[in-house]
Amino acid sequence: MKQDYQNQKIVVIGAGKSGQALVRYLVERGASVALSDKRQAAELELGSLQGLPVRFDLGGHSLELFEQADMVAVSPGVPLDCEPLHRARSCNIPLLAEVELAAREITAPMIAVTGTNGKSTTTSLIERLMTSWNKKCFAGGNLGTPLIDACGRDLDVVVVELSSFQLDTIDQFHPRVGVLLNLSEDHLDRYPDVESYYRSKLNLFRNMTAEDYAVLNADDANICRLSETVQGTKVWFSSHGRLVKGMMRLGDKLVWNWQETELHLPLETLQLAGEHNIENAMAALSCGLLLGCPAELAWKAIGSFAGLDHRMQLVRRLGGVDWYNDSKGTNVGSVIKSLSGLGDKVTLIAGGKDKGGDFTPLRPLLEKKVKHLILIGEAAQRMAAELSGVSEIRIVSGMAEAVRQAYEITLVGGAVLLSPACSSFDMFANFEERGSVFERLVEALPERQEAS
Ligand code: UMA
Ligand code: ADP
Repeated sequence: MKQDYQNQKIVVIGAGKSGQALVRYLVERGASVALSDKRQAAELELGSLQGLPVRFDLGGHSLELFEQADMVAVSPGVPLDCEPLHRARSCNIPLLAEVELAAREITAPMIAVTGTNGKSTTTSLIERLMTSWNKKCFAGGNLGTPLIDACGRDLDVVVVELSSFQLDTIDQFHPRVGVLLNLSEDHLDRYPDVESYYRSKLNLFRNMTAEDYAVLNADDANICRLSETVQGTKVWFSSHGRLVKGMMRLGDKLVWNWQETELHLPLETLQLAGEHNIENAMAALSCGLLLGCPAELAWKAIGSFAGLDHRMQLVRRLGGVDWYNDSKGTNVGSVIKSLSGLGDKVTLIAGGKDKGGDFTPLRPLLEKKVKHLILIGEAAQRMAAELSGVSEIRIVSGMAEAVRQAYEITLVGGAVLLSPACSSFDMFANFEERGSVFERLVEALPERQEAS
């Protein structure tokens, strides 16, 4: 049902995609809205708000605005311990996340996907399945389109990718199906420790009842350890083990065993490569089957999905070297998955904004597979120190120099992989821009013959 914010004074913090979508939504529902951002107007693209009755508070946050509001609507990237939010809390003003506000209005059943890695791929697989099943489907959240944009639309189902940031301040958010793909270290620049980050992810399940489904990875030790706290009917999936019920991989097929139904589906029809994508496919398929999608249709839809840009995307084969863009490899766990599928003559380009995590779990795989490690960005020095001795390491000034040197040194039969283990915000607007810059530089490299 359309929510009413008539005459409420609401401050939206953060003027990125979520903040601007929040402003449009709240103004339409009668609120008196102020938009606050630490950046100046010239650094922001505010075109989508032209003509709307909004008070702008830019180039810093005016604390009195936060003390006098009826509510503060929070963009996901704004840290909860920043001064303006402290002030609002100390005046007992409610802080609500964008996804929380959205969920209060959305009536279509929601499938929510979280985890450290694989969220966007799995969300997109579920979207593909739902649209093939002729369902009117919105897919968004951390994937790109803010969830609040789903409000007011006539929909059969909403598929939403959720980051821990979006789950930090969940209150009534209640999905019909919640997916937790995996849990490994990330975002230690926002959380005091890794357990706090995991707890935020588990918020996804807090309002579930036995009528709802929690789709969980049985092969992930952290998820198994923390699953006691998960509400909802648990539906496990596993790549390695035989489960009494749920979704499992047995050799070259997937087996679904749930309430009198046993299905066998061949893996050979899956276009996505890599063990991790089998996990994503199992999770997506479980969601479809639990909501009643015919198995054959669901599997055909998932099989037809060839993957998203910036995730292990082959950019070019040049002189016997394969160049891959995995700009979305923004943490240690995802780099490990991406490297695992390659041979042992890799030049790895990594580095970027330092999120404070431990890079040493990369050491064994780097030792085995990576001949040259080229580091860029803020995290380069710390990475070089933590990974010293694993391969030849060089720190360079930026992406152009990294690509130039990779071209010079990578052995024929090898691969160049951009998989940074860091976010992009030190040098680029986002991971898409970082990947696109890499691709353009690779496309511009001169042809050369494969050495015989
Ligand atoms: N800002 C302040 N004060 C602060 C901190 C930030 O004003 O103290 C301002 C910044 O100046 C900036 C704005 O906040 O103008 C940015 O807000 P935001 O970071 O929430 O970015 P959005 O554009 O709204 O994008 C967000 C998600 N970004 C983050 O969580 C960092 C997008 O996920 C998401 O697609 C989008 O909402 C729509 O739902 C991106 C992401 O990097 C892909 N996510 C992280 C990840 O995947 O690791 C969590
Ligand atoms: P996210 O949205 O969680 O960042 P993506 O689907 O965009 O995840 O994939 C980003 C990177 O994470 C991929 O390039 C791959 O290296 C890795 N990845 C994808 N799926 C998984 C998974 N299920 N388990 C571990 N790593 C994965």
